[in-house]
Amino acid sequence: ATTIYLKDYQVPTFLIDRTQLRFELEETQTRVISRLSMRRNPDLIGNTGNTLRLDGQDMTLVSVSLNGQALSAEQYQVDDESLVIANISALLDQSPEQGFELSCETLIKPQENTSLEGLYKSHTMFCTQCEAEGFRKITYYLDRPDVMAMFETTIVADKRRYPVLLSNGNAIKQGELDDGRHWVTWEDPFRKPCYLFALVAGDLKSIEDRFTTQSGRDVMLRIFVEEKDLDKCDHAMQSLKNAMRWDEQVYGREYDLDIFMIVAVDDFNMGAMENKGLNIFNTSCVLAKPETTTDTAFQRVEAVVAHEYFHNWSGNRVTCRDWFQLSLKEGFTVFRDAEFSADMGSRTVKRVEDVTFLRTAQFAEDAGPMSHPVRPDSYMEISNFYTLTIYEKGAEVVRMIRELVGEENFRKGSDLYFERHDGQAVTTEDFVRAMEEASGVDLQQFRRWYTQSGTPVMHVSGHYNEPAQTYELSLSQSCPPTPGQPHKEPFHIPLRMGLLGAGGNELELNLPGEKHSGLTERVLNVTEPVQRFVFHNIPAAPVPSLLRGFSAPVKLHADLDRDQLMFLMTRDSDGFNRWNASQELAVGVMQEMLASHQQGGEMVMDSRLSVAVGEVLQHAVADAQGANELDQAMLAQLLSLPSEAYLSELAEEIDVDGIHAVREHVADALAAEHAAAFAQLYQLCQSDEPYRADAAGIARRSLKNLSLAYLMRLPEPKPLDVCFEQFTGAGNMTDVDAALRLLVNSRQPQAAALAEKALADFYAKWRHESLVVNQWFTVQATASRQGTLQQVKALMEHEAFDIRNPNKVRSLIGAFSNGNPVNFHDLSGEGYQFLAEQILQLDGLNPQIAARLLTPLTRWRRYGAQRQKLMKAELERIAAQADLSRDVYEVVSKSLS
Ligand code: BAL
Ligand code: ZN
Repeated sequence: ATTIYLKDYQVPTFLIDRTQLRFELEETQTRVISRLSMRRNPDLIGNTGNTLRLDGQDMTLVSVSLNGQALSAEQYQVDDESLVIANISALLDQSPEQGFELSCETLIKPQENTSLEGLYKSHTMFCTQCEAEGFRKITYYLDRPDVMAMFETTIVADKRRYPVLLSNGNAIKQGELDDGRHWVTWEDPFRKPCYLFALVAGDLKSIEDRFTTQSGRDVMLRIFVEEKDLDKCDHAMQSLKNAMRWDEQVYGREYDLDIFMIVAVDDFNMGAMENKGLNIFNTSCVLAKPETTTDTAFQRVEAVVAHEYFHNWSGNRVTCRDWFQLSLKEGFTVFRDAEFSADMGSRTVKRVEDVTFLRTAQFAEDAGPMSHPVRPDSYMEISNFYTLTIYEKGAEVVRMIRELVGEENFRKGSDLYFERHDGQAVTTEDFVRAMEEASGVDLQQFRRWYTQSGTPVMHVSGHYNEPAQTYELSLSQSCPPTPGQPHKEPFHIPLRMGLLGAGGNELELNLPGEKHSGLTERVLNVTEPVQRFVFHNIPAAPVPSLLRGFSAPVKLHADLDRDQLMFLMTRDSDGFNRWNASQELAVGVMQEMLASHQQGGEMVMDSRLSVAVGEVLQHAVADAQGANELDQAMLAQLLSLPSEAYLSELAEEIDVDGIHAVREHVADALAAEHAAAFAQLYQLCQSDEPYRADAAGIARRSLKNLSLAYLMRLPEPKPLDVCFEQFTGAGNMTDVDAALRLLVNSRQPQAAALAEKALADFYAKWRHESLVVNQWFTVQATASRQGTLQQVKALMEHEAFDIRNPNKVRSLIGAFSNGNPVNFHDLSGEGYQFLAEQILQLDGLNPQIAARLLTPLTRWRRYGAQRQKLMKAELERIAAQADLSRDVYEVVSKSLS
């Protein structure tokens, strides 16, 4: 496979101004007729380009014509990836700059397209996924984001089977043919790259609503689903309206077409896609109702609906010049949706969730063989670069810009960016420049965040000088080598911080030369490998509160002892740092226990962890009695132990079984010591009110189910009964799912029979709800008990499993290999072998999904010798397979190199 480099980027030789498409959808094939109004690019100085090369894959070319004249077979060449007209000037009466019309007729087979890129069928409906390079499976085209055209699309299909025919923009004409077919023509008035093209045809039903924009324009909103799902669209519709209003209020961005459509599709590689005016969604990111959907899934629907909507400006109106710039739209849009969710629910909890995810999964990616900068320099297969680094770290980079320029300047910068680049395909550099110009803040060094990969490590130590009444923070930063980048230059790191006095009061922060800054919180500009900050007039030794709100995606090592962490847990004015202190306390205690366990010693838990948990619990009980529900989400976070995945990420060498044993031990001990408080809290969090997916309800349920989880650790029968009762009696999926998981994972001897019954009842009840069945797969795939792999293998044969459906693959195979460390990493090596077999099978069907499943194997160097050997052997087995997709080849070869 060849590598594509950013340094080789060239502006397009030819442009497409207008794209007319006609689709004739049939049961065995689809005929696509394109008419492209093209011209040689005049913006390219001295452009004498005479070879027109169009991308195209997996299609049969019927005919090509130029300005209405059919070309003969000698006048063009076709291979597996392209259509080339070598000497276009010779075929034209006038210069290519004057423009010409190229028309192609091609045949494609959506019914056989299992890659779910291009045009394909999901159940009975036709749909498309073109980002990044799927359009080339639809017709021959300049499939690159810097070629932007106006699209007019006509869809012709059998009216009975496909009553609904959709594409981007507005429907402008429609009619019927004599043979039972009908047609609709759609016109999109905005220029766009082909990756934003969409088509849907099917027997769909819709819910409708309206939105009036801030300037008074009336927009029709429609969500299309299969009829059986009509009762699950309300939450997405409400989320959409909230997102539209929020983007007006926070960014001044208004919607620009008369209609906005969302379509739910069950077979989908990603979460959703922001096609202009016609978003296509994975059912898992749009459908929701209390009986079938957990709180987490409700929140995901809200976030993804908003994310795709926000792309209308950050992605569609202003798009990417090339795919190296992917984070331009993804990082910015993730940042936007995170802020939206923060405004809709609990801001601190949202931040805690995002940082937990980043530190667990993105940091691991940054430390592995696929590590790449937010703006990569090269790739083999762009589909492999829809990563946590591009999305999540990309969002952190935008957040840091806001830290550095301030909120007001950030808004000025985004206004400038949108105005200056509306209708253009641009780069991350254009974004940074707009921020820089609007704020006057120098972001030169900051740009390294886009070009250097890896997670910076920052050490901070504090020193109080009593006679001088000064407090000195000494900082050092470094970044470990990553593939292709042995040496790193220092980053510009915004360090938001404060200093707490003995009573928990915030001290005024005066740097040299300042008398009374009036500031109790500052953002320090850390730019040097080693740097010092001295604060004056500090009356007594303070406790520093560093990296507030997680102001930069770094690994921070501060020399705080456990008493200081406990102090921050209760006193810090920054909610994120209160939680972070609780995590650090737990991590430190568990690491200490693990070290002892590894040396054959006993696991003795520092009692301070239990004291801290006890204090939070007291607060939680008092809170629940006073029904201060909003705070409950934060309390649930404070009571959650760091995950095995996070502890693994922090480890030098990952001791899978040791980490599991320690975490279980600590959780058991906390359950035993605080059983009464957890029982009280569980009762206090019960509610007779109808389910609502609002912040208060979600918080209450999370605290309740966390309490139940601790209670289920007690060696007593009562919690088991309570749990089974919750499973059978709860009217919402959050409580049912939580109870089911706890039953399945209970170590009590009597639990096995109950769990079996619960699983059987659950399936019998929900077998017709595909998304609920996915949860049922996941609960079983993530069970930490022995024999889970055999269960997973049996489920692969279950009537409800379908390897062609990505959601099924993720919920069973993905859940097992990413969410079940003890079983996946079993020293028999059977988990690894199982995964490799599935990847090989999937690679022939859906390379994107196959490549993504590889992630846990790419981490092989992080484990002990025995596991390394077993994991590497499976990677080598995959690498040895002939005809691997480019997707899988890239990940496997980089993992082994
Ligand atoms: N653009 C691909 C899906 C998303 O990030 O919205
Ligand atoms: Zn996106």
